[in-house]
Amino acid sequence: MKDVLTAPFMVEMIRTATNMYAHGWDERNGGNISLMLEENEVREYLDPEKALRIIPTGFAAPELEGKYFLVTGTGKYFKNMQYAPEVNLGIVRLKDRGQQADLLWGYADGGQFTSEFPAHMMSHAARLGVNPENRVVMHCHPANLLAMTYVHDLDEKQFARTLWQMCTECIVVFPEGVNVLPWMLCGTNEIGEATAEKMKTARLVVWSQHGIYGAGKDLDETFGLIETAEKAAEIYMKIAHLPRVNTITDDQMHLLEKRFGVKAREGWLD
Ligand code: 2HA
Ligand code: ZN
Repeated sequence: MKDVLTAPFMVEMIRTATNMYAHGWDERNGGNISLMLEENEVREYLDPEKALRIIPTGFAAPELEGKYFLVTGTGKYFKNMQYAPEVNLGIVRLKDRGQQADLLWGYADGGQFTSEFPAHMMSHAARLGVNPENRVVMHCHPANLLAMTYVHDLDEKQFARTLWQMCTECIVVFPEGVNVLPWMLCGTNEIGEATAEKMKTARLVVWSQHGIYGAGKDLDETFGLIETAEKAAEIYMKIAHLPRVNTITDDQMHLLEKRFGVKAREGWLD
């Protein structure tokens, strides 16, 4: 059996978390990532029949029974992931309709998966329903997106349109826009269910006054989605207090749709 620390999925996960920390999106223990793995991929490194322990999840997700995930640990710092992956990360397989997880590797100090595990797993189930290729759910606290939720209307059509107007390529990167949840208590099944519902229509879900969730087919795509939305929010926060002399018009957005073969969320452009 090969060393799991050399697995491409592990290397990519650690690089991504390290990069997110470097972007300032994951202060202290902020943020969490879950990456769905294929069974054949896991079997190269681990024996799925050898569970180290069983961790209850506190929810049911029958669609995900038998699925494998590499997940960041609760209370763990992204800053430290590269130095102690086995403590800061775990590989689990869901069983019993998703109500329990076999720990196959990691959480070596006796820990467990992120407190946002419900939001992650429910979002995976929701995104797989839309796109069977989805593999990643990522949560973090980028400063400008957060700041924007204090000063901008939280109506998701208005919020997304403002982001689209801030950089020409936004509508190309996330034509479905972003969905927005009001402030809710984090770490609960309720915010998990609300996030998953929003994930049915967009890969980005803003948690007001908290952060953002992204989903995608791989770590690069998901990181890139959040990076693009955060760049747009940064520009908004630079100009929001100044008179707006120019903008990207809806007609120009329609030109971008044609040029790049994307379609903005139905009814969100005039
Ligand atoms: O502590 O970001 O939302 C990790 C979080 C909780
Ligand atoms: Zn958070």
